[in-house]
Amino acid sequence: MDDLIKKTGLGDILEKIRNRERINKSDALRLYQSHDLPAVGYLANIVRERLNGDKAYFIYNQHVNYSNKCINLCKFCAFGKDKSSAKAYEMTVSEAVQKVKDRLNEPVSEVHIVGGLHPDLPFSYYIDMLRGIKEARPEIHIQAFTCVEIAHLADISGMSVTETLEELMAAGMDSIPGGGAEVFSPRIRKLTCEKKLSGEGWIEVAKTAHRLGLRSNATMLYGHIETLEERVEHLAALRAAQDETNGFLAFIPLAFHPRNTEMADLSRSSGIDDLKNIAVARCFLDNFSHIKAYWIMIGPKMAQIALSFGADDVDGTVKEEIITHMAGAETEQAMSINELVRLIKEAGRIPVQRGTLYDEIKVY
Ligand code: V47
Repeated sequence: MDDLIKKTGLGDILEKIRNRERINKSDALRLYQSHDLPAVGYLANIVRERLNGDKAYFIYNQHVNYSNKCINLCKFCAFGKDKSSAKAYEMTVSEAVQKVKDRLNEPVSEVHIVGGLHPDLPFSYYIDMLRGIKEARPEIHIQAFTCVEIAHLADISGMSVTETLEELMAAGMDSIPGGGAEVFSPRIRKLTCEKKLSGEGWIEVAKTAHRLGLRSNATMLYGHIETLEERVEHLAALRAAQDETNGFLAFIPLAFHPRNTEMADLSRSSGIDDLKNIAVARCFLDNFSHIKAYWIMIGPKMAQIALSFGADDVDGTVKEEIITHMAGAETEQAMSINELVRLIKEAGRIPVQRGTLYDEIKVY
């Protein structure tokens, strides 16, 4: 196979990967530009198997989207709504806590909490929600609030980002999900989410969290108006941040879903692009242990194939996903453990049910 790869013009990248040498930005761009998808996948699979062997992780998790009211209203988002919209909602603290209580009979190990940038809720709402959830289910891992929400919470509380994070941690926040990163490029942010925290700001919040001992994820929203160069710059910024703090757990490429957004004229990402984003990330982000194929966004079938293109994680059971479904996702809102295990086994991998920090709960 190595000889075949050399014929695709990617031989020098193969050599670097075999020698555990870092690939550079122009290598990553060449991988994106290559039409030899199996070759790109083969390279990614070398890194994937070096880091994670045949293991493929999933988690028994639950999502709680406490409110969609948002002051940013990004053009790619179908979830966020102005507070005056008939479609705007917000849960009371006890309603959000009830979502967790409703599943006490299930082995949920993580609750993933995100919402819009709410115009009015006080800082105490977020603290009470975290405390309430921890009281209802003390052993649950709370992965809550994107870096963008955390910067917003610092604004409304009048505290520094460090102090805000410390208060949230004291109330029960255990780690930070990877949303809100979008594409760091100022051009893309200006065109799609002008009001949002800048790319530098997002990375600064993540690094601050890491320095406090919190782990976080990182994402990239691809398949809209970004260029391949902008994707590579995004990955480069994440790799540089990870070199500094080593606090990122996983990278998750997020496939843009256009329906009900202001960018509804665009079409959905192709299968080739879904796999390339996984594979290029796996080759380039050599300091990230995990690359997640989020089945909610690319579908279970593509997530299964992604396990041979660099991904070692398919996210989890999820339950009640709203953000992607409002933007037209046709996937189910939940998958059972049996379905996830079958999907992974048929890909020739070993299913591992994990905790948020990749502690192994059960090997199937
Ligand atoms: O921040 C918004 C993105 C994110 C759309 O950390 C959209 O493990 C596609 O970050 N089409 C939220 N994407 C989801 C997210 C996430 C999901 C699963 C796991 C983890 C993790 C993180 O979804 C938002 C935004 O970047 N998004 N609108 C859309 N129309």
